Amino acid sequence: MNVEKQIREVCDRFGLQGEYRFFEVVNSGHINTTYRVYFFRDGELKDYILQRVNTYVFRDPISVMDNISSVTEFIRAKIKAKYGTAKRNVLHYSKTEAGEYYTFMDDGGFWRCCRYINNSVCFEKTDNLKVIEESGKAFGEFQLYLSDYPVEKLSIVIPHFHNTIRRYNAFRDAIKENAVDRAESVQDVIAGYLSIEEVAIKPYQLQKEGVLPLRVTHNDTKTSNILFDSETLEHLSVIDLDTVMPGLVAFDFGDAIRVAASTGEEDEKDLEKVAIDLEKYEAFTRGFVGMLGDSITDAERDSLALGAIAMTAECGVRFLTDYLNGDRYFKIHYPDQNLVRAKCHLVLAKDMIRQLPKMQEIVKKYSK
Ligand code: GN1
Ligand code: MG
Repeated sequence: MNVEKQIREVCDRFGLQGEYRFFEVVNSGHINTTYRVYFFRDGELKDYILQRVNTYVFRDPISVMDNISSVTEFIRAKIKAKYGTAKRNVLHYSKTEAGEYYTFMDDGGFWRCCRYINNSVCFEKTDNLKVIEESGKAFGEFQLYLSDYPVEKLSIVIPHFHNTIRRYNAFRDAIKENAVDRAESVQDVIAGYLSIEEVAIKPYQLQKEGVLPLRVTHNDTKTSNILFDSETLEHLSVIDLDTVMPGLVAFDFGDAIRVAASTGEEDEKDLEKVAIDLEKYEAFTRGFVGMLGDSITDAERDSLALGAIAMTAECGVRFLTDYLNGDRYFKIHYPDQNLVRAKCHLVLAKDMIRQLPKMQEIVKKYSK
């Protein structure tokens, strides 16, 4: 079916009011397919975000939507109690006539729809330290809101998502299987990742040993998963709640640092440009640690910088695994993109290992 026709049918299922005008493709995110759809109503354009969920990655998309609707309702109630309105500070998903937050189309596609938050902007990356600090606040606040959420209500939508040990094992399997005959040509990158395995798996081990507690975490804390007010640049709402599951504070901190405090793009080709920017790191830390205050334990605070190494290495290992498997998981926009991403993450993780003492110092500075 033609895309526009399908989009309009999805809009009908969600009962969107007004006159359909047009749609845009939103090219952010490596997993789902996203559109922004415009309707004309009450003399103005109203917009919605429509997504076709990737059911290869999310095998049980109904549970994903159950998690999301329940978590957003929980946060909405808190914000409403505090500020009277929660319109721009938490996502609002639409229901179909059947009262469901999703619809299956005839081709098996699984779709959802949420309101676009007015006057908001989203950045893939930014050099603005104020925005980076706001990003830290956004993810810190998200955890605070969910600190008393009943964890047992959450479905584990992707088992072992941030189990770094398993991610490394899947990597070893991919090297062995060598499905598309790429292993030989990337021996040095493979060796590089294996050489940092011990430090990369540390936070996960600390959780297994009971040193670090599990909390409700976001698990995909890149900069592009936050909306900011387009005028004040203050954080409004965290988005992309697909992977909200029990996790470590260090993972949310670390995955955010991987993107927000790197000097290069996620797929930076010029490896000379790739390093951890300590100024940006400090800005994010100020926001995040400041927001969480003493709601986290000393051991959790001590694990944050290590979490940045773990998440950078883990994400890089996942990119390289996908490259070895023939690019089946992450969307790519040019042939070697997963390899480029992996190379860049290796350089970044190694730089973080060198800078670890300074990174730990900075966390301490904001822990008082
Ligand atoms: C994916 O969906 P998106 O693009 O926000 C991935 C994350 C990775 C990220 C790397 C479900 O996130 O785990 O860190 O790409 N999401 C899933 O950019 O695997
Ligand atoms: Mg995502």
